[in-house]
Amino acid sequence: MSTFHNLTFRDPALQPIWDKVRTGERLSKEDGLALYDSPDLIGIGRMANSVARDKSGDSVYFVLNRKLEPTNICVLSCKFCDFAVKPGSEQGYEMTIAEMLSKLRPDLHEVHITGGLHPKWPWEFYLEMVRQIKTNFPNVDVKAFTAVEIDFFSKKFKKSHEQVLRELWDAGLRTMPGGGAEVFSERVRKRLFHQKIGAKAWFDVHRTAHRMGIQSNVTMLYGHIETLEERIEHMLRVRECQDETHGFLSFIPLAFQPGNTGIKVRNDFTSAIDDLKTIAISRLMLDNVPHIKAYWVMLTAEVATIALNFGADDMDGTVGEERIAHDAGAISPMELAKGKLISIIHEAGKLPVERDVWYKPIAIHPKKEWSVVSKMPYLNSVPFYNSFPEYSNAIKLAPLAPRVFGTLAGQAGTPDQQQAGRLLHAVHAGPMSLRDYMNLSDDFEKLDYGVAVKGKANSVLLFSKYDWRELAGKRIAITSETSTSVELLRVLLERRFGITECTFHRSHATDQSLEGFDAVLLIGDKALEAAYGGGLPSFDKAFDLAEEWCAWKEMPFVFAVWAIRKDTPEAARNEIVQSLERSLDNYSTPTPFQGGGRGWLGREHGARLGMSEAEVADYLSQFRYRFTLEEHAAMAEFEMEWESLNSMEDAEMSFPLSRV
Ligand code: V47
Repeated sequence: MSTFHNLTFRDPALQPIWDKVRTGERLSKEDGLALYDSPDLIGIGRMANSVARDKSGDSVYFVLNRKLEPTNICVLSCKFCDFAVKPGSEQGYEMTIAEMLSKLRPDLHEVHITGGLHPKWPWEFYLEMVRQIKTNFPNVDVKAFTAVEIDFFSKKFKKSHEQVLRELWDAGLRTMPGGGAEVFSERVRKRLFHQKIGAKAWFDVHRTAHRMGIQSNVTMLYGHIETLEERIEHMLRVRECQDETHGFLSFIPLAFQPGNTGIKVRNDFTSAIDDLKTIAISRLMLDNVPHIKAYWVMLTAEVATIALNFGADDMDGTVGEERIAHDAGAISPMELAKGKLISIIHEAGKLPVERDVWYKPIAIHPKKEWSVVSKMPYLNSVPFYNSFPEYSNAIKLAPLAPRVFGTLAGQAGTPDQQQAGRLLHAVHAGPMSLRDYMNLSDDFEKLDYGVAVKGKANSVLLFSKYDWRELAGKRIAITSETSTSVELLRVLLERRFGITECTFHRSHATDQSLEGFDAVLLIGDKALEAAYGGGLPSFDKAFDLAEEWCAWKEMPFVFAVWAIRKDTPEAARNEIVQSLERSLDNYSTPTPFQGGGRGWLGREHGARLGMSEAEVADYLSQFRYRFTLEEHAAMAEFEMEWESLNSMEDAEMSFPLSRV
C-alpha cells in the first residue's frame, strides 16, 4: 500500500535497505546491524516514520490506563530489577483486593496488572482480583500477567498454561502484557536473570494465549549488557512467532533504568540516539507487528515525543502510579494526564486516538484546524491512499474500520468535547459504508469515489453449513466490523430468498468463538484470508454476497462511498480530492517505486494474507473506484430495498474469547 516516497540518505548504506522495505522484502539480521551501524539517524527515522504511517496513518494511540502492581514480594532475584524484594523484607507490600479497587476509576479503559511472584498467595486470590475488577469496573479491560507469572502459576498450582489462561479469561482477563521477555539471549539470561524462564517458555505461553484468541504484547529490555546483535536476534524471534500466530499487538522497547540495580556494566541511562534508533529499527524489522510503543515512563516524555516521528504509533497511556521503572530511577513525571498526552501527540504533528486494549478507537482528538480522513484498513481500499502527502497541516489520516468510522463520524460528543472541537467533527471524510452514509446524509455528501464491484467480490463472504433457503431460524455470526454487509445479507435473505427469522450475533472469527453457529459473515481481509486459506473449518459452503446481488439486480454492489462532511474547509476538501485523483491515477500506472503499479501490492499484501501476487492483482482488478451514474443508481436501489426490510433486532452482542 505504498505511501512510500523517494527518500535520499546521507549514508548510502541505507538506500538498499529502503529499496527492500518499499518492495515488501524483509530485512535480514545484517540489515538490522547495518541500521545500528549507520550514523544517519534522521534517515533511519524517516524510513521508520514512512512505515508507521503506512500502517497507522497519522494516528498515535493512547489508552486511559492504570498500572497495578499488587505486590513487590518476589521469589526471584533478577539483577536488573530494583522493584522486587525478598519475602520477609521490610520494604515488601501486599495489596488487598479492596486496595486494588480503590486505585481504579470507572473512566479507565485498561488496567495493566503485573507484580512480584508471591510465594504464598493462593490461585483463587488472582482469579478473584480479576473478577472483582471486572464486576466493579465493567468498562475497564484487564491486561494482566506476564508469561513469567503465567508460568509461575502453572507450576505452583499444577495447571497447564492453557488451563491457567482459560480460568483467567473466564474471570475477565482480556489481553496479556509483554513483560518478562527481557532479551531472548541465553548468555544474558544466565548472567542477569538465570532463575527466570527463557525464550522457549516465554514464547510457549504467548503461543498458547494467541491460539486461544488472547492477544498480547512483547517487550525488549535494552541498554544493559546485551549486544546489538542480540537485540536484532530478539526482534527476529518475535517476527518469526508473529508469522505463525499473528497474536502480538505491539512491540515495546524498554530502555533500561540503571537505578540501584545490580548491573554495573553501563551505569547510565540509554542515550536518546540509542532509544530513537531502537524504536525505528524495531519498526523496520518487525513488518508483521501492528504497533510499536514508545513507553514514555521509561523513555521520558521528551524522547517519546520524538519517537512518534521515528516509527512509534503508541504512547501506552496515562499509567497512574508506576513503580517498577520509578524504583529504578526513571525521571519522567509519575502521571501524565490525558490532556498532556494529547498535547504531546499534537506537538509531534500526529493525531491522538484514544483506544481500548485491542486498539479499537474510542475517540479521536484532532487539533481544531485539522480535517481527519479515514483510511480504510482493507486491501481493496489501498489504491486510494498512495498519494496523500507525507505531511499535511490540513488533513490527517486515521485507519478506521467502516463501522468505527461510521460511529465516530456520527458522534456528537458531550458539550465539553464539542466546545473543545474534539469529537463533533471527529472525522471529515473517507470511504463510508453505505449504511452509515444513509444515517449521516444530513451532514455528509457523496464524492464520486468508492469501492464497488459488479460480480464476485471475494471479500464479503457468508460461510455456511446450509444453502440460502435452509437458513430460516438459523444463528449467524457476524464480525464486529461489518456495517453494510450485514444489511446486504439481510436484504438478500429477506427480499431475495424470503427468509426473515434468522438471528445475528456479533462475534469474532476465531475457531472457538464460531462453535454453535450455522453460518458466519466475514468481510475485508479476514474474508480474503479465509477464502484463500481454504475456507473456514466446519462451514462447507461460501456465498459471495456481491455476486448474489449482481445476479439478482444486474447492478454493481457498492460497499463504500467516499463521503465528506459538508462543513469541511475548502483547502482540506481540495487536498482530499486532489490526493484521491493522484492516488487512483498512480495506482493504474505500473511504475515501480513511485507507489504505483501493482507488483509491490501483491508482494506486500499477498505475504500478509496468504495470497499470491497474481491473486492480489486479480482480486483488485474487479473493483471500481471512480463512480459513474451506474454506481449511484445501484446505491439508490440498495437503499430502497433496505428501507422495505422488516425491522429486525440488531445483532445481540456476544463476547466470545476475543474480539476485534
Ligand atoms: O519485564 C524491569 C522491565 C518490564 C527494569 O505490555 C525494567 O503494554 C527498565 O513489561 N529498567 C515490565 N525496565 C514492564 C512491561 C511493560 C511496560 C509497559 C507496557 C507494557 C505492555 C509492558 O520492565 C519487565 C522488565 O523487562 N524492567 N526492571 C529496569 N530497571
